Amino acid sequence: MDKDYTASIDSATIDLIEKAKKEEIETIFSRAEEIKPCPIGVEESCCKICAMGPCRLPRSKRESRKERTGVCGATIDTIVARNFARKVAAGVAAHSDHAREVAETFLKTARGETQGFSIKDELKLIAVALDFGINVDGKDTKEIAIELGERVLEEFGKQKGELTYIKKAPVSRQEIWKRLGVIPRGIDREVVEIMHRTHMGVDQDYKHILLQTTRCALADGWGGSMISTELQDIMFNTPVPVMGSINLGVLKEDEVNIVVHGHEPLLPELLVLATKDPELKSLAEKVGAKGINLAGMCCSANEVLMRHGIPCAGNFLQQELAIITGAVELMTVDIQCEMQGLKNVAECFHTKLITTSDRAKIEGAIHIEFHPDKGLDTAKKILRLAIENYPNRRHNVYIPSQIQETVVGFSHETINYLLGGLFRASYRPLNDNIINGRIRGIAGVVGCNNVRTTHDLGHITLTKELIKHDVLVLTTGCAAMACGKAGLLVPEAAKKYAGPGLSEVCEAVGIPPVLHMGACVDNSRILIAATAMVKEGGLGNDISDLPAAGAAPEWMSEKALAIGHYFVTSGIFTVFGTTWPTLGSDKVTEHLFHEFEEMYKGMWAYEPDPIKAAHRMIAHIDKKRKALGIDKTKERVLFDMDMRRSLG
Ligand code: SF4
Ligand code: MSK
Repeated sequence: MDKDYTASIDSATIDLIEKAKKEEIETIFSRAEEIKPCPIGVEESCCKICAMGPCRLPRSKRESRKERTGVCGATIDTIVARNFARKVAAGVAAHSDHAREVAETFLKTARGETQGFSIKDELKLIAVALDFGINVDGKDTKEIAIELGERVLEEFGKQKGELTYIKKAPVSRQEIWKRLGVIPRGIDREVVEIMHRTHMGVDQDYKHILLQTTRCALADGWGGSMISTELQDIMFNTPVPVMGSINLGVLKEDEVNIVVHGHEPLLPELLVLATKDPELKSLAEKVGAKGINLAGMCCSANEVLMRHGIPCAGNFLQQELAIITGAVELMTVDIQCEMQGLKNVAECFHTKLITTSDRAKIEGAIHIEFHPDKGLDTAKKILRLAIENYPNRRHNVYIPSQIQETVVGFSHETINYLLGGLFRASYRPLNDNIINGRIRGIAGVVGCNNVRTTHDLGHITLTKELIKHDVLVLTTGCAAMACGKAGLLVPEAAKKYAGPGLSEVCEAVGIPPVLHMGACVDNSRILIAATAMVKEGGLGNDISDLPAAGAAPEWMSEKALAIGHYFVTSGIFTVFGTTWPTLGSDKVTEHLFHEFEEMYKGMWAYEPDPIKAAHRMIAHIDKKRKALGIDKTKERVLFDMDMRRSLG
């Protein structure tokens, strides 16, 4: 059987897809061949929110009626906008429920009610407490942390007023939001309101539905996700650049392999701690293993990679393949992006699949619930189970050799420090290099893998094209892992792939041309970095003035839509690949792609070709450079004596 080179650009992935085929194990790749996307659903021309439907209204449908409406009269524009709004709400709910879990654990930690957690970054604790208006004078760490935990939890259920972090945005941005009436109140309230307004027979004006969609998305970017990032940094440390390694070759033939998969870094942090337990180490030796090898998958991988240098086994489409190596003793999954197909794959091997969140079970998997008060005990119990499972490995182990070094962990604080130095930490050098044209602009490349496109191809093609044209790329999520596997997250990549200006800056500072900023929730770090650039001066008064753009070339999850929507409505031109969920309605698409520019000075775009997508981003960056009057590259002028004298 020939290898399928269209499935992925990563040879480790291709090898394991082949292994699965030979061993007749079903994976997402084989299922996608059999199940094709529904042509009506793909353009979102279907409503099933009441029992008089589903009402299917594809463009091809020719009826005597002039307008495409459902049985109740709902127009195609209302239907498409409602579907879009619900997807964004689901994405916001996912990020924000993650944030709630983190906030609750943070408060319990502050009160001394957790096992294995502590407040690690006290400087950040004070900074965040001040953001929340807490008076820190004369208070100790515990008092400040308790007050902060209580204040943060109020953000979820707030009924009136504004989310606290809205004030972190540039003033001109806040004014746009105020004018449009889209400043979020409480996080939960905005999600509930979308569910209400998109119920049968409520909000039936697509523009009005999309205003609430914006308010809800902003409650994620400047609410839930930002809260997660900040509290995780306080509890687990703000990331600084660390070396790591990535791809399925990080699994070890002669060690106990445990893969942590999902999104909340709570249990993974304690698993890292538990691997150092001497009793567990000697148990591993006793069963014949040379050690305990913890590896990450998806965004859990990003979290432990950037804080501890724990190796990353891969991104979304590689989760089943990790088990298909036959070398994984145990995989833990908590929330989000964990395929139910993992259970069938695990059953073909000795792998134990463990669900750990009280919100997510998988039928047939072992459930060991994580609670922070007994967190370390749970982590040790899980490790013990993995070690005891090592002798049960069957003979068909194959670990690909592909492994790539990476440098990760570029938080906003780190960029500030790396560029400006410890005593004058600032974005000045970055802004200056944008103004003088060495760096053309900034791009956020984020998001998932999608089995409907070649794995990692969109991320890598788009990112390489951007850096070739001197655009500095900030990346998170599965896009970041794709960049890591392709060798773009090391300083040497600058010389190899970046344009001359970007390469010069990267070499001078010692950074890669693509900066790994973390997991999905850490897209909030990109908002903070963009805001810091505005506040530094010289690049306009608002995020929308920056020569910047965003992209998610291989998106698939509802969270990606939530992220994209808060990027756009924060003023960033954002291009999605793969597919676009409003194609059923010209009016809704026109509103998001064009009228949004008038409203938010940022707009959506859809372009499945990654080279074309990169050039749309570059064109937008150039448009912004022109508006700022920095579109002419400044030649370096050698001053002769007369010219020097004329300077006075
Ligand atoms: Fe059809 Fe209207 Fe019911 Fe939607 S709400 S399923 S369009 S009848
Ligand atoms: S894990 S949301 S596939 S980036 Fe955050 Fe990757 Fe997308 Fe999940």
